[in-house]
Amino acid sequence: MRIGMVCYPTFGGSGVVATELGLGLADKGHDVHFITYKRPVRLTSFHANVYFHEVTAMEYPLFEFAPYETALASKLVDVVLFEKLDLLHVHYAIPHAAVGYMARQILASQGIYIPIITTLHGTDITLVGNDSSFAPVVEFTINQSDGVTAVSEQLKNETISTFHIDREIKVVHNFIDFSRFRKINKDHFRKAIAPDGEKILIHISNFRKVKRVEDVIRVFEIVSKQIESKLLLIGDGPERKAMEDLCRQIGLCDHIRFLGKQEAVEELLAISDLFLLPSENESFGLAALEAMACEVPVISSNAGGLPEVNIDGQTGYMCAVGDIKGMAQKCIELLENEDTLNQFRQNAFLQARRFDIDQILPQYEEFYEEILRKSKINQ
Ligand code: GMT
Repeated sequence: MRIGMVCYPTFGGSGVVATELGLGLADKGHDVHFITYKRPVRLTSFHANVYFHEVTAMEYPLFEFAPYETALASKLVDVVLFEKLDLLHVHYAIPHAAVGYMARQILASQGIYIPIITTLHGTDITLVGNDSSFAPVVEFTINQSDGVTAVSEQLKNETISTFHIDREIKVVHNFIDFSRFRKINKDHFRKAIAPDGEKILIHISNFRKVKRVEDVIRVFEIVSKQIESKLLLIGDGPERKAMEDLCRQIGLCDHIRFLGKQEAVEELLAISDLFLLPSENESFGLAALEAMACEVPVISSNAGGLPEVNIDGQTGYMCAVGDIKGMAQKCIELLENEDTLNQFRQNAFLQARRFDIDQILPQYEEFYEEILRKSKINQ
């Protein structure tokens, strides 16, 4: 198949899923064309069958905001025509489902039908998409997509309860590539970060409010009073400055390290004992899955789709959103008991195997084929 992959190219989970999916499909012999404004962060080197089309929106003094959507729709039309694409898979409904719809209409006027598959990732429904400034377009373009997928059962249900949806939504979970995410020996990193054998807790996110990074720090504040430990904070975003201030205020700067955006997160997960994810909402929690693949148990909130990933009492623990004391208590329980921690490490790895890319990627391929078949019948 010749597939156009539209996504945000940044560190966010939706861009990561789109990129890993594209690379996996390319490995299986499909031609994959990434179409976005910057090279996706996980598209770091040359891959056979992978192409990248950069979208640039022309600057003009009249525009306070360069009209990216118009430039993207024009680029989609161009790439579909020139590369003879079979379908467009757009990740994150805003604005990609609407742009895909626009491109499809333009191409239809030239007698070409390009099916649009929209994957819903989370905040495009829960936090942003349901805002009245976007909702009518999000609802309309989800319904207009030829196929729709959601990354968890919970996100599917939330989409149905938030909007009037007349399309089937197929759940295809996030996935993990074990050739990259696995426990590797990085003892020299461990020694550098925790020279006296301290335990290492880790959090990775885009530091938006929804991630509740303050809870991560507050949990660590309690844990570090009982257990010699260090906290690694990976990522960057709007909350980072406030979080750095908080660490200074509570006097834990020597034990908390902000490492910013990191490419090789698996190397940091490899030296970690617990992963913290206390999010207000999380449609799936790809970061938790990446931790589990590296044998790191997860202490998380029970928000959104997290219960589909983290099994309470087996692969980690889940507490109510904001239950800082509860999360800290669970961390201490696990860190104090080496046997249980090791058992949880093993359980986390086994649970992550359920989301192996080799299991999930064929679900996308079958869905593409189904949508292509249906759209041919309807033409
Ligand atoms: O977590 C974010 O804020 C980034 C966001 C995105 O769209 O890039 O992540 C969402 O998509 C990921 C991949 O499908 C999911 O694993 C995350 O749970 C989801 N984030 C939220 O729902 C907050």
